Amino acid sequence: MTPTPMQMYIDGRWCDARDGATFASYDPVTAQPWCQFPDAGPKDVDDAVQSAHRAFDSAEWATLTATKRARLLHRLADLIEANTEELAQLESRDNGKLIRETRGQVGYLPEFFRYSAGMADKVTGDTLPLDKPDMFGATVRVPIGVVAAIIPWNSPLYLTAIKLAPALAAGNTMVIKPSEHASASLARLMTLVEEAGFPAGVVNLVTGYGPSTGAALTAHPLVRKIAFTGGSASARHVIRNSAENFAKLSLELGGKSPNIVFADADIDSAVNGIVAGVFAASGQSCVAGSRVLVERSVLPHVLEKLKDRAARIVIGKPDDPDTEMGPMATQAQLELVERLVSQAKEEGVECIYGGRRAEIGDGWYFQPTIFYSESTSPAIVREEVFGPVMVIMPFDDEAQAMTLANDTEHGLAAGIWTRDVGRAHRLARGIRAGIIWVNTYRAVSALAPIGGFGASGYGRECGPDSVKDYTELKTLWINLSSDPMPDPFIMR
Ligand code: TXE
Repeated sequence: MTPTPMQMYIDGRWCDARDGATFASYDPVTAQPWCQFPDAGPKDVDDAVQSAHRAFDSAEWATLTATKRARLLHRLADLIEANTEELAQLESRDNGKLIRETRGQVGYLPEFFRYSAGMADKVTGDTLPLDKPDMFGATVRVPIGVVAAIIPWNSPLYLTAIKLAPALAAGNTMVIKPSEHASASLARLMTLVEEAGFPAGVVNLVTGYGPSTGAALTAHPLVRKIAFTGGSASARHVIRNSAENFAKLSLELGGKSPNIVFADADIDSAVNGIVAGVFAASGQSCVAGSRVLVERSVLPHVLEKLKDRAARIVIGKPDDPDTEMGPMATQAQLELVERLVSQAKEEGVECIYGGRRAEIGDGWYFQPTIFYSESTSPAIVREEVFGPVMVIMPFDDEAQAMTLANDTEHGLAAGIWTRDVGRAHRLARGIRAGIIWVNTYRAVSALAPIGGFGASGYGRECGPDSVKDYTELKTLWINLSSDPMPDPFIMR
């Protein structure tokens, strides 16, 4: 089958790379190329950034009131809603995520745009009760400029929406670079951006590889903010690139999140939460609860239930509504999971379930896998796998649970399963992570901030500050006195 050719969206026009270069995107079920994208070089990236820069300063966008920007965002939300099924199918085909999950994710997507639209005309500064009687002081929030959004392959539409919606609400313009492994749903989103009526250049899409296209974008001197979601190795490059131009940064880099089960928890519910934490989306989720800490007294019971549930997981094609676990999105990710699992076995970590590829046609499938470890040193306990692999570790009391939970360089999320409200609060307070779920896991909302501590990155997305985070603050001083300016050699 010839891969379907797709285009980039730059300056309100659909285009190929200037030099005609292309790359293929693979279907994780067949391991065959299914669509083809322009491979943007530095000139294409420059075209996109220059276009976003012109649009930022253009009367058409810069003088559009916040209320009118909100109207555009509402229109985009309605268009996404009207095209949910097509967007969900595209994304599922491209990255192998279950259609039942992408339908839910895309179904919720309009809420990110509506939430930011609601805030667009409520971005206010403060008047400052200055300690200088002759002065009036105030702060004003203004948009930053061109924002580069670097998107990974696991949830392209969702991870773009949480950047694009607040950035546009605040009056910025954007250049989006999807992952080279999953660009199709974002190309379709651009047709909706166009249909919604955003002026040319306000939103642009460039496709290509990270080290070339991504690097050219994040190093571009006209980019004023970079919103990045992805792996820590790429993040380090992006930080270095941003340093040249002092671009602002927000980084969401995944983690090694603990999911902690106490003996007093509703065990059936906790087991569902553990499965949701690490087997849903085949573990390719930044918040994957890949370290499962279980109070020793209920360990045999939890293990038995987990093994039983893992054995019943339906592995198969993402578009089959009965499928519970689909393939890994890329061959490289499958090989990475395989390597980390083999290394754990070589290090003597006990594999109590799964541990190898699931042979289904040519697809990139891996079995749900459960390790058991009392030691915190093996790599499988410390490194993000980004696959359907959990490590179960026992603990004897609350203090040990807290110590184990915090024994990581990451800090994105944590789950706590207990009926003891005091204990839930103590752990929620003590665990160093950006998201704490009590008796639930993997819940998201446009209203709730996402982001991490430590190696999980910095900055937050979603929630009440999301639009503000796409603004710069100006401080305004007005001298109310009619007296001449006093001694110029002292600070006022
Ligand atoms: O991500 P990359 P990869 C983790 C997960 C996974 C690992 C690597 O552990 O195994 O990262 O995955 C762009 N300058 N997460 O290699 O490369 C790239 O093109 C600018 C966690 O697929 O970080 C893509 O658009 N951009 C995660 C984006 O960065 C660069 C989601 C992310 O890809 C670049 C995915 C560069 N030098 C993987 N290099 C999460 N937090 O949810 C790459 N990119």
